[in-house]
Amino acid sequence: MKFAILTGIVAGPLVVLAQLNALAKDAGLLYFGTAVSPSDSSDSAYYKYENDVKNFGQYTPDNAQKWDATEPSKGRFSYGQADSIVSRALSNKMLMRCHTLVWYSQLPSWVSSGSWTKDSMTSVMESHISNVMGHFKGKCYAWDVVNEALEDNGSYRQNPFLKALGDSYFAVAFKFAAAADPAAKLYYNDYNLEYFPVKADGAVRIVKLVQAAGVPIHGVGLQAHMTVGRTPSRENLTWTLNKYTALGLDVAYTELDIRIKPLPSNASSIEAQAKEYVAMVGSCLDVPRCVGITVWGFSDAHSWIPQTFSGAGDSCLFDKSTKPKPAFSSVSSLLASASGKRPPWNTASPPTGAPVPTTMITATTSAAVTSTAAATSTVAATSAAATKSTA
Ligand code: 9MR
Repeated sequence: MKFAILTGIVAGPLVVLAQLNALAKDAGLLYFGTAVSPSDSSDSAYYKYENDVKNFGQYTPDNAQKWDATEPSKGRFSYGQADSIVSRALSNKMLMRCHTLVWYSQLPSWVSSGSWTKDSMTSVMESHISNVMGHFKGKCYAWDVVNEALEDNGSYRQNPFLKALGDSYFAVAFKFAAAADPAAKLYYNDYNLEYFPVKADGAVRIVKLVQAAGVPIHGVGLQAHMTVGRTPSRENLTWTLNKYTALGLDVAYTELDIRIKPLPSNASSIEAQAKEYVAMVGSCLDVPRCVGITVWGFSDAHSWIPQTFSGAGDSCLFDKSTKPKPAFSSVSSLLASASGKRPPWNTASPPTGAPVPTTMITATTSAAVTSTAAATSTVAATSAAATKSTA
């Protein structure tokens, strides 16, 4: 039956497409999701597709829950756009991954330019996290509590939180998050963890700091903003995911896209992209505690990439006319072929973590980075083989 549906993919119109979320759930994932924006409703084909739970079982708001949107001035909270996304998800019977609480970017100037002591910043963080998470309490399956706290060399990114609290801000943020919505899965979320072993180890360090403080942390989100021709193998991606499941955590790909450069894309780059999407989705299927996959928009007409990376684009599963690309077909086929191979995801009792395959540990991953200075010297060894900062 699934394959009968799939035969219509390449030539057929949108209505006969295979259904990513339905296929992902059959393959043992909790969801296949997408980022959403309030402006999506201006494209009726896109919006219709986005609103069908068979296609997407989970939404992440692209901007609506960030600090500049939710607390533009101190103590004044505003939730209009986020409320409409959350209520749309819930009425569509979808999950919400809520995004994000403590992040250096899209901070209002009263936070980024303020002069903070440890105490005053702690109080601002508590107020922000408890108000925002409290407002959405019970509605978010997961929250990205801390986002992008690492440089690509594994050192901590400078931000007002680090400046005021040092590395204790991680545990402080997760502590306030756990108090505000005890049922939500609390994630550390970052990009380039797939590419840079020292950065992936930096995220391990953050997880261990939070765990050592006796504070809950449930998952690591790997954003997965990838570039065609540079995506690691499925096996290496699996190895990276297992770094976190070995710590007792869930993992998820939270913002997947695979951009093409140079443009225009051609048959060969589009085909390579299809294979790299398979490596990404396949690695999640290979890891029992990989919860699900979220794409950061699903058509080339609605992608953040061209505005941010000059000369790059065509990163999504659908083209600019919301027609499926080979990547869509290959992901659908992969998910269909994985049907029934994993048990359905059980949120109450997730699968236990698989051991890290030691055969895959490489020299570049073994050095634990313990300080900014150490990280800076370690990066030289890895950066030659890896890509430049991407997100
Ligand atoms: O999709 C978001 C885009 O509309 C914003 O302009 C951009 C500004 O930082 O943020 C985008 O989302 C980012 C996400 O929140 C965190 N990871 C990187 C994403 C792409 O920049």
